[in-house]
Amino acid sequence: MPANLPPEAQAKLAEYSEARTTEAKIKALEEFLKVAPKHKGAENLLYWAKRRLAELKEELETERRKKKGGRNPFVVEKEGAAQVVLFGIPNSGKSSIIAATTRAKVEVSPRPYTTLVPATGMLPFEDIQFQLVEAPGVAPGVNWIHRSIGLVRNADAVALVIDLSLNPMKQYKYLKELLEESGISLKKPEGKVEIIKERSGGVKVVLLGEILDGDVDKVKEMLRAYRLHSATVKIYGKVTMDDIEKAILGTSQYKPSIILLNKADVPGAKEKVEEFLKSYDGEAPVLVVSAKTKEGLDKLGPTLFELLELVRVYTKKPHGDIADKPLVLKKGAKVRDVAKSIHSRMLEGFKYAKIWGPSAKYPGERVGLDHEVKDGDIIEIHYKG
Ligand SMILES: Nc1nc2c(ncn2[C@@H]2O[C@H](COP(=O)(O)OP(=O)(O)O)[C@@H](O)[C@H]2O)c(=O)[nH]1
Ligand SMILES: [Mg+2]
Repeated sequence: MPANLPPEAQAKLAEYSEARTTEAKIKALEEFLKVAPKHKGAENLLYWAKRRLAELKEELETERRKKKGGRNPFVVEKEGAAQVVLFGIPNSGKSSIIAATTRAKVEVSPRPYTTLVPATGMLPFEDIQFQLVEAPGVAPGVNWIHRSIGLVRNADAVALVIDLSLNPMKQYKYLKELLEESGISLKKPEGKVEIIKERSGGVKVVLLGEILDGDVDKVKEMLRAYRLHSATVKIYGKVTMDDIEKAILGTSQYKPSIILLNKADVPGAKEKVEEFLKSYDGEAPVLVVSAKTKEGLDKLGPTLFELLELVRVYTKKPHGDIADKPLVLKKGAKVRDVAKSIHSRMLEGFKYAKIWGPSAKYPGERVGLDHEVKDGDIIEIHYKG
């Protein structure tokens, strides 16, 4: 809690919030980290400061490159249905997996640290594609770890690439901890905290779920301690006070993940997989693969599709042909989201939609904006244009 921060740490935080330039913000946060307390109660704040510092450094780098007329190679623009970052130690086979599953020409090398600029490739799955992005290999002591983590933060999902010629559990724990330290959680949260900052009106708490170790007054007290005087806090499902603090600081983000145990072809791999699965307690799906023999890699596309909870809908104009490329939306999407993703005019002038496929009661059913679409639906939107 910021309330029991020593005065010099408070002062540095104030300096940070008043700083105008990226350089000044970086300086204030670095000084804050030097004087901040290291006890359990300040953990979330420390994570926040570290993460913010890494982001600011990355912003500074982007600003510098822009001035020189270039762009930051560590920001990879999204393409395809979703962006999936391959995250692992050097030499775990990230480049090899991209080379084995996409048409991209990537450099595979037995020398570590080959990939300092992210390699990318498009993985086809049925009629869509996933963008695979290789994050520079992470290991204790390498100094671009925050860049690799930044790539994970901006992606739709992360694949932990683990080398079966080494100790898989040790790598898994290391990778998971690196991400957790940066506020990226691989576990789907049971509840959700949403904080909407307002200009005035005080703090309102909308309790649509349950606070396991506190109550509405405690939430208000915590917001005051963080100097949030006007905000609406919405709580869904089961949450803890720690979750609420993380939401205030923006330090916790759930990232869907899969685990790729790579190099399944090496001697002893089978025993290591068994060993790993015995003590693995995560929720992420585990695929045993080999970039060398391509074993198991055919499951990558379908597993990602399932993990990302996507639906594909095919649009059609009245009396026209069905689009051969689908729109890709999140599971739970409604006709409203389909219309919005095509054109705002379609939503504003919406009259009705006709649906064929899995979500239709009968072919050509007429539905409204609140109708939930399903994977494989064909949709025809009628609107006043
Ligand atoms: N036996 C075996 N070797 C692999 C496999 N995948 C990658 N390698 C080797 O591991 C080394 C590092 O691969 P690379 O893809 O460059 O790793 P990265 O640093 O994670 O991108 C290279 O010598 C690859 O040939 C695999 O599935 N089986
Ligand atoms: Mg590589």
